[in-house]
Amino acid sequence: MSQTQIEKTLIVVKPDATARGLVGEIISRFEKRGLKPLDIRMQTVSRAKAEQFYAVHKEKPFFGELVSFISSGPTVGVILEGRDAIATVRRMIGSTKSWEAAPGTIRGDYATGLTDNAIHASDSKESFEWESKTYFS
Ligand code: 3AN
Repeated sequence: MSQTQIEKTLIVVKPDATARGLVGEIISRFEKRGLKPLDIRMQTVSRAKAEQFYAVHKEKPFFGELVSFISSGPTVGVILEGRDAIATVRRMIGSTKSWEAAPGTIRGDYATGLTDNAIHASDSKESFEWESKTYFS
């Protein structure tokens, strides 16, 4: 028996991808994979909310760039539920650096840069709890 469990994760379609009309395409990939949307919200996040959302990166040299970019235009956050959702979604989005992301992954197919890499996804249960609470507040 595999050790899979039903869990939740958060994805956020970033401003580069919403501007390019990729919202439906991206959400559709998760639905086709059996991940069920439980909640969805479109918003342009404030700088303050972006700083909270990315608090784990506040000491990083790219923090300012990250906060400016995520608050630069509309984003779409979706809570997804499914088997091993956190790891499954991370594999589906691909590597952070778009040029290293494998073809067939969301970043491998759509991301154009490092900051503008189309999508965010929680990388642990703890980050899901923090990020979903912040995004949907
Ligand atoms: P991921 O989004 O794959 O979880 P993290 O958590 O390491 O990657 O980084 C969060 C976000 O910060 C990334 N999505 C990316 O947009 C941005 N980022 C990561 N590393 C850099 C970097 N060296 N320079 C600029 N932006 C970065």
